[in-house]
Amino acid sequence: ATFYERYHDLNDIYYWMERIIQDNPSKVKLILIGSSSEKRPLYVLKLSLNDNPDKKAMWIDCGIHAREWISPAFCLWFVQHSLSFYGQNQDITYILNNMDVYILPVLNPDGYDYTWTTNRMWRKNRSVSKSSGCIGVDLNRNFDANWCTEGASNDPCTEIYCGEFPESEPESQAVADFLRNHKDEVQLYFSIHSYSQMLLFPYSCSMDEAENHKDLLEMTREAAQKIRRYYRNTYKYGAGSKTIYLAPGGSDDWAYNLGIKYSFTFELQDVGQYGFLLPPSHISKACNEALIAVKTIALRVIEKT
Ligand code: 0X9
Ligand code: ZN
Repeated sequence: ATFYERYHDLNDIYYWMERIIQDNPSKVKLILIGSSSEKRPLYVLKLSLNDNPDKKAMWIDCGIHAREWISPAFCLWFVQHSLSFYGQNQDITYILNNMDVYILPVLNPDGYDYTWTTNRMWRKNRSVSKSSGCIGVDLNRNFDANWCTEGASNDPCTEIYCGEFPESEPESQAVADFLRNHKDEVQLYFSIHSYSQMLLFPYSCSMDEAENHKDLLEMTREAAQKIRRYYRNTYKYGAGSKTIYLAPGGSDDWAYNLGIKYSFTFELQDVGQYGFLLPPSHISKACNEALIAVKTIALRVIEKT
């Protein structure tokens, strides 16, 4: 198996990022957007492969939930694919000629490290709650989108704890600050999770329909169809609240309300056989499925704007 067909611990991912920027100094920049509650750096890679001046951008974050290891693996896969196949593969070349890409490979580094050292099934970040002594906020309940309503909990000891207030956590605040500062540039937002094989879009924080629901539905329908055709696998698609469950405070809904009208959460493989413990032998297919979905949607967004 190649480097990209294995899972990597946090230190390996930090080393990988350094190597990527050293090997591709004109194409990839490293941006420090903040630090985690345990003071680990939050690095975003900016891929800029073409110097077309009025380029827009897409954002991809991975690893918001610590135990979803296929998610950081996808961010690495995407970077590798972009750098290797720019100028070779027609779709990625077209996309990168029209968009820069901001990639945050591990949004929740403290939680991710904890899944490697101590508890493989950890989900949240690692901040300590003053009131209860329980640890961790669900970062995908900590954004300012119907924050802490039905589908989240104000009990710090639960897996879906929303935190003390919206953006109380340094990780969610760093992402929100970065996107607020780049909102005119970023047209397309992806947050990568596992598992359950779904392509989701707003809203998840209420039963409301997004203003461009039809567009979002059509884009995810086409992406799911490509996955079925090329990889013989089934992905559900639709608005989050109706497809998975009501879950407020998520990054996708927040980004959408900020004005990023193409905002998606992907749940990668599988549907529960291995769940979060997806074997390394499945990484390549899981990532290629997600990649074809990202490409399909990015091409449609470029076409519309
Ligand atoms: O519950 C979540 O945060 C996501 N599912 S997971 O099993 N990976 O935890 C779904 C997120 C969908 N989007 C929002 N709830 N905003
Ligand atoms: Zn998740």
